[in-house]
Amino acid sequence: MARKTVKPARTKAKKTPARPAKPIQLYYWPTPNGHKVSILLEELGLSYEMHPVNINKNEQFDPAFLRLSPNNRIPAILDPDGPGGRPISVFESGAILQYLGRKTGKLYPQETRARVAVDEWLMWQMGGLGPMTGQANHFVLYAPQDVPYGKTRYVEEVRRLLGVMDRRLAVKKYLAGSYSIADIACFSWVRSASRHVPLDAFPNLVAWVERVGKRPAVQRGMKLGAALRKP
Ligand SMILES: N[C@@H](CCC(=O)N[C@@H](CS)C(=O)NCC(=O)O)C(=O)O
Repeated sequence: MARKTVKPARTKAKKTPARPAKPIQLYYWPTPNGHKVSILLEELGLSYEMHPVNINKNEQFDPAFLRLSPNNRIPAILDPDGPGGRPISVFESGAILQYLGRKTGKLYPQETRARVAVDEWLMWQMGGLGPMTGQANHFVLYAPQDVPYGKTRYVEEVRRLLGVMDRRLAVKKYLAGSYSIADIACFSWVRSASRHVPLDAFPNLVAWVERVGKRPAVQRGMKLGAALRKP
């Protein structure tokens, strides 16, 4: 029997319903670098699924994770809906923030001067505030030996960096003028830095911490996976 081709009835053109976005896969542990991405995902309202990578149990060396993040560090993401509709993975928190900012057109301005300002402060965090605070954490909290030189060197560098940020925030409400991925990158690192250097000497920074910290998306991002750290 011949197959019958059924033509769709000619009706008024209906809008094709928007394809539901496939969730972004977030490889994460609740640390300052992880928080940058959880905060941004919350700010952007993107759907995502979190996969814990327990860095205290060396899960960052798992071959499947290394295929996404060859530097064996969290965070990393896999976006099933990447450029051209094909999946893309991204490692390095700064690259992830830029990718998501470009993808959505939010919190990462397109105009060149505005984008340069965001990039400056994002790179400042990636090369300065993050690694220096990380070293201070290491020498003050985790080093198996007491190394006074290491402690002083990194704590004083953190103090200098907090001063740089405070002076910037004396003239701008947010690091790049408007709230952006640069503020998100710095937020949880300032919290970490405050374990070594009291923030009282930096009033503009304190006001910024309050301003950024009361954003609901920042609070949700900071809470993501908090229970994982509990013993
Ligand atoms: N530059 C990297 C640093 C990432 C990083 O240091 N992640 C830490 C947690 S905050 C980590 O995964 N550590 C595991 C390890 O050192 O093996 C980024 O910004 O993504």
